[in-house]
Amino acid sequence: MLRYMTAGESHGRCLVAVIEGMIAGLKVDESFLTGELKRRQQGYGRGARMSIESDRVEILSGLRKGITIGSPIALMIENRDSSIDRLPEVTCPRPGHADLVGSLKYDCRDVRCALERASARETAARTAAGAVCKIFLSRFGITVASRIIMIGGIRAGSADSKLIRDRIDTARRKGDTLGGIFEVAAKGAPAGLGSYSSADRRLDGRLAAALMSIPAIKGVEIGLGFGCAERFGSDVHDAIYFDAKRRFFRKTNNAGGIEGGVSNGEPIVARCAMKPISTLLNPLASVDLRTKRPKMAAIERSDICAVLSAAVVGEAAVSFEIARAMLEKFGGDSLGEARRNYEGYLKQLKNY
Ligand code: EPS
Repeated sequence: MLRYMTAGESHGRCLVAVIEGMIAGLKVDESFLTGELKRRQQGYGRGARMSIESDRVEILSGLRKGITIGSPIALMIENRDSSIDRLPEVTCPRPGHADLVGSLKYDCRDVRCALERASARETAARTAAGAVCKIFLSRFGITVASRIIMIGGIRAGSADSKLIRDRIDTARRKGDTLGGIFEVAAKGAPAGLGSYSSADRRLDGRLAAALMSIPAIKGVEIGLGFGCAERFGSDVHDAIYFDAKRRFFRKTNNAGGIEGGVSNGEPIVARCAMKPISTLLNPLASVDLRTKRPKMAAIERSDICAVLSAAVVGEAAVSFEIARAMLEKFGGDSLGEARRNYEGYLKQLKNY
């Protein structure tokens, strides 16, 4: 079973991801992983931290001569800002962040103990782990990409990028923040990933959980998603066609490539709604944890808008879940074994 875990605080020494269950024989290019981190750092509206950091992945284990050997893969990203022990205490929680719930839950009066791990900085490690999965998927002709659908109420698309920038500038001037919607699509995945046999095997459920766990994500939809609710069934379900070359195919993809929790061979498409970042330079009302008196929420250096970065993290989340489903179906301990199983299955589909 493919799994991963991350560790590290926003201003600790480094972030770490450990991936276990990746097959042997996969060439992993460190510069590709670092390239994905660079993509995560970009976007109009990112804060000062991104000009301090220059995120780079160091592969600590799991490879010999650049190729996986089946052992756990440890990835490390050093923090340039590693001031965790020097940073002042925070006693006034930010509405929307994990500050208050984290302080209550872990019984720590210094909110910094909660915010250090709850920070979206952790997504750098997830992006690195997802990038390894992206490499794995590429060996099976599967690509994962994202695009912005909307930022702060303005839909992306032709000639709208200036409008979006203006909206982010307005938020900046007001000491405010903005969220938005992004889409992640995986192309080339075969029919048959995931299963309806049990709740935790459903691919849509797994993708939704992986995407919803990205900080600031408040909504996930697959395919037409919430749009399904207002249409007749005949306008929602994707009619089935067949031709000798393409085999079974669809002319629409409202299902987002998943029916009954199983991939159907069409692109797998998920959309995420991201709330505005909760650190406001013009803060909301809060309460000082020491005095229990009203006080404005803490002001931390922050981003105005990080939807573009979240989309890159979304790609990583989807890449991991599809890689996991691929390995469940095709198994194997090496790339050769997984490929043999995969090709045998493709033959089975062709002969259906
Ligand atoms: C982030 C690093 C953080 C924030 C951001 C994401 O750096 P710092 O807290 O030092 O400014 O820029 O995190 C949040 C906005 C948040 O609310 O957690 C990163 O590397 O993506």
